[in-house]
This record gives sequence, structure tokens and C-alpha cells, in this order.
Amino acid sequence: MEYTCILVTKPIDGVGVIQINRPAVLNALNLQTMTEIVAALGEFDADTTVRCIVLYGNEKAFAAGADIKEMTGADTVEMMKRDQFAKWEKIRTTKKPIIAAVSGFALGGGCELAMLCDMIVASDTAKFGQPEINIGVMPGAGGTQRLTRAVGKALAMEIALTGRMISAQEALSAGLVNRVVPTNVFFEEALALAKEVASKAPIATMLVKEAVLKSFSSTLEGGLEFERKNFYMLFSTEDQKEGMEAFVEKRKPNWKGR
Ligand code: DAK
Repeated sequence: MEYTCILVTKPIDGVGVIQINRPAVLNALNLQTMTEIVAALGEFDADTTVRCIVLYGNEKAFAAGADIKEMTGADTVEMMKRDQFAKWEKIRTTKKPIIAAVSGFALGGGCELAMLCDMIVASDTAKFGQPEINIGVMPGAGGTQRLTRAVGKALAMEIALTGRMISAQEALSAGLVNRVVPTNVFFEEALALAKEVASKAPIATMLVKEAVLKSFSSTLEGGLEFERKNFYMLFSTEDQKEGMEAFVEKRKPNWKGR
């Protein structure tokens, strides 16, 4: 697929990189951009040389939300027909871990996109928010649900009801992001974290992601059962034998992804 709204970097050290590239509109997420992000994630998911993915924008904006100009004239039926949710659903089911490297604005759909990722590395100038209330709507791609689970009811209510942006530091204290780093190295720091994730056993990595995400949709008992089955499943992989033998032999494991 030819990409016009994103830049995709060939995997290096097991990490695939996607950059949202609409700087003139602060990386507003139009339908084409979402289609391309989903396609690139799908390609990386199918590529066995990719073990972790970094998604980022630029220093000024991760993404300032869905493209408002594209939605202005739409009615309910038109919005339903676009079926944007199907695209967001595909991002959610990406098997490999995705790290969002966020600098500048992560607003509305941009904040929701970052929260769909598995970890967030934020620059010290990052700003997170759900300002949809200021334009007469509300979060539509998980903002009321994922934000609440991440930061708790009180702050999520405030962010979604007032449209106030929170700083990177506030996002860190609230548990929305993993770390805050200087703006000039925000991408490199995310890449370093991604390389660390990519250096681990690939199948175990995917099953960890699956099990952690399961905790959002299951009871504790159901989640524990799911975790245990994933754990047992890993004992049928070559990497389990390799990992444990390497430990006993005091050497680095050589992962096969099998
Ligand atoms: N859409 C389109 N264009 C945008 C944009 C956006 N969200 N955000 C910024 N831009 C454009 C501006 O129009 C401007 O373009 P020109 O006028 O130069 O042509 C350019 O980017 C620079 O923006 P500003 O001049 O406004 O820059 P400032 O630094 O002064 O302000 C700002 C930055 C981020 C505070 C401001 O641009 C702003 O408030 N932007 C809108 C933020 C926002 O309200 N975001 C939420 C959008 S609603 C769905 C799932 C999700 C969603 C919808 C459906 N389904 C699954 C169905 C999500 C909805 C949303 O995200």
C-alpha cells in the first residue's frame, strides 16, 4: 500500500516505526490516516522480524484529534456508515506491543489512539486531553472508558467534562504514561524501550500483552484462568526450552519465535 499520511520505517532491531505525517494540521486523524495506520500495523503484525512497534507524530503534535473538517457536515447515519470503529478495533487487536511516543498535543482521537497503544513515552511538552465537549460532542473511540481506567473517575470526568488539557507530569502522576523524557529525545527514548521489548521471547511477549489486556474485560477469576492457560501454552514453544537452558548454561538466549 502507498502511504500518503504516514511514514513507515523498515524494521530495525525488531522495531517497526510508524510516523503520522500531517504536520500542517497537527496530525489530525482523517479517515485516510486511520486506514493507513491500520494497514501498517497489520503489515508489522504479519512480519516475523517485527517484535514491537513505535507510533509517533512530531515534536508539536502526536495528533490533535480526529479531523474536524471531515466531520463537520456529517450526520449520524453518515458517521455510522463510515464505520470508523472497525478500524480502531483492528488497532486494539494488534498482537505485538505498540509504544506511543507522544510530544505536543494528544487530543480527542489522538489521546484515544495513544491510549490504544500499550505504553506511552511522553515528552515533557506533551499535552493530553479530550476536548470534544468544546465542539459539541464527546469522546467516541474509548476516551470515556480507557481514560477512566487509566486515571480514575475523578480526573477522567474533569478532563472529558471541561476539555482541560493535562501536562505530561500530571499524566505521569495519574498513571496515564510510563515516563516523561526531554522533548529532544522523546522518540529515541521510546525506541530504546521498544528495542528492549523486542529483545525478549516473541511469543511470550504477545501472550503477555494479550493477558494484560484481558484484565480489562474479564473478572479476576476469568483473567487468572486465561493467564494460566497462556503460561502453560508457552511450554510448547522452543523458546521456553531455549530460555531456561540458556539460564542454566549462563548464556544469552537465542530466540526463534517458535
Ligand atoms: N482537525 C482538523 N484540523 C485541525 C485539528 C483537528 N482536530 N486540530 C488542528 N487543526 C488544524 C487547524 O485548523 C490549523 O489549520 P489551518 O487553520 O492552519 O489550516 C492547524 O491545524 C494548526 O492549528 P491551530 O492554528 O489551531 O494551532 P494552535 O497551536 O493555535 O492550537 C490546538 C492548537 C490543538 C489547541 C487547536 O488546534 C485545537 O484546539 N485543535 C482541535 C482539538 C480538538 O478539538 N480535538 C478533538 C477533535 S474531535 C470516532 C473516533 C474518534 C473521534 C471521532 C469519531 N469514531 C470511531 C467514529 C474523535 C473525535 C475528535 O478527536
